[in-house]
Amino acid sequence: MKRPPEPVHVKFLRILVAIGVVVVGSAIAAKSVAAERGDNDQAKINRPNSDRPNSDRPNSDRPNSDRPNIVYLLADDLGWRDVGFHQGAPRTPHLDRLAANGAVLNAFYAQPFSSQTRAAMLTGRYPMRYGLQTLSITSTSDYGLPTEERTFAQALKDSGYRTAFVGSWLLGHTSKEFWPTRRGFDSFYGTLAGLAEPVLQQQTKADWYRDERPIRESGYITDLLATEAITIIEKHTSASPLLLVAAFDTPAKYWGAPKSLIDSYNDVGDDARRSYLAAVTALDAAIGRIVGALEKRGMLDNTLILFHSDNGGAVPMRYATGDNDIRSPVSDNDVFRQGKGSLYEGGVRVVALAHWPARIKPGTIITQPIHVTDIYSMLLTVGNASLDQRKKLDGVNALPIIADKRLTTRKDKEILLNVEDFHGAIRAGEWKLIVHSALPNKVELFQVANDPGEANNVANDYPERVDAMMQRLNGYAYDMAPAKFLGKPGADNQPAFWRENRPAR
Ligand SMILES: [Ca+2]
Repeated sequence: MKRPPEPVHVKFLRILVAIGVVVVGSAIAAKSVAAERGDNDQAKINRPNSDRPNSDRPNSDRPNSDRPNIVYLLADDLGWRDVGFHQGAPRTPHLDRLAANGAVLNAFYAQPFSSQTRAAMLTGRYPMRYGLQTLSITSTSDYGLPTEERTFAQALKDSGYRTAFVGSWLLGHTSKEFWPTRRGFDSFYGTLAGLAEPVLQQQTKADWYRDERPIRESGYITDLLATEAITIIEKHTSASPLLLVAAFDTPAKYWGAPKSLIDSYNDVGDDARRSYLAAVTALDAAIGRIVGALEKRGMLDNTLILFHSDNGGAVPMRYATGDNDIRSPVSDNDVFRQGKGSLYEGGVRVVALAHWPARIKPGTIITQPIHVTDIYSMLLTVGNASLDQRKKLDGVNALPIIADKRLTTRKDKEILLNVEDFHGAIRAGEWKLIVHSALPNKVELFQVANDPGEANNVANDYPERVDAMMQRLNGYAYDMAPAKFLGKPGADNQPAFWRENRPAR
């Protein structure tokens, strides 16, 4: 299954080819814009909270400090529209219930690829700071999330949390120093490099671990992860609050879902789409089991549950190297352009919700942009962990935005959506600038708040705004660490393709 590592110039060529295809493809594929959605949505749904758990009832499992438990649920490549609460085709009753009883985050941004999002969420820092801005860490990569980066698991563990990671790690596997058990998690159960097939067979060796030991098991991974999460919740004692991260590989690995679920979508003609819908419902069922376990132990009221996709739904992109590219679209990103791997909204704007009955009002709809790096400060704040650290954070605290509907404290409402050697994108308030810097190059400016489909490039109408945003994006480009995907940097330790275009400072 393993590919031999390829020389950096080969990677470069493949990436250039991929970018060329993306630029041309996206120009052709500009979708029609649907009515405005998201950012300008002032809807405030305040449903009666009759099914909200009563926090006055006896509750022996409530953490003695009142700090919440944190259950962080990650989907893999879930399409924007592919949940019930976005009126999509899959049945997701459990996610819909969490959404109705919590906050739907309608402008939540992740990174375009899996490893990048995991890194950004765990560190509160943009991946370009530490060389993870290009693609994902693949099975043949020998690097990981640099160990000098602090993770929220380390911070919360230091403040007394019991910490567990189940699922797809994807932040380094060749050296133990990169493993979750060395990055702040007391326990680990899952796949390090993401190589495990969705259905494990006892007799077959797989990329499947408990803590630091490879193990053999049989079963559908989505179910195994839920069972493990439930065991962790059942065994949890109130002596310390719990941090549980469950990073599912569904629906990216959409094959292998139970036949009964696939059959339940018999009205869907396309085989791949039918399997994908079944995988989304299997993910929803797994999450339902985890939430049920929290409820059963009386932990739900004071547990902060976060759920989001690690990147947009996969559509055929022909992105660099072609790894894990998909042949036909199985996911539905609604009006958003492109998908996984793209800097258009389809790649980075993802399904997200937050649920915490003790703190977040049911029926909350958040339309302000939030970046995945904003979760770090939020978790450390609610966990009463120290934010005092050597490395500067890129995120702000998302809690006041989500729980109190405050404005973001990001300066100029600026979010770096990513920057690497060949392209970058930045959002500032209602505007979004995308730069394709490989030849043929292109600069696009979208008033994304009103043009979520990114159909109208208005760069020529707003040259000053383009200049200002370009300056900000170039500032980040000059700050970026060499992309580890592109191989070891030269002696000058600068990004691979700066060459004569190095910073003046
Ligand atoms: Ca992913």
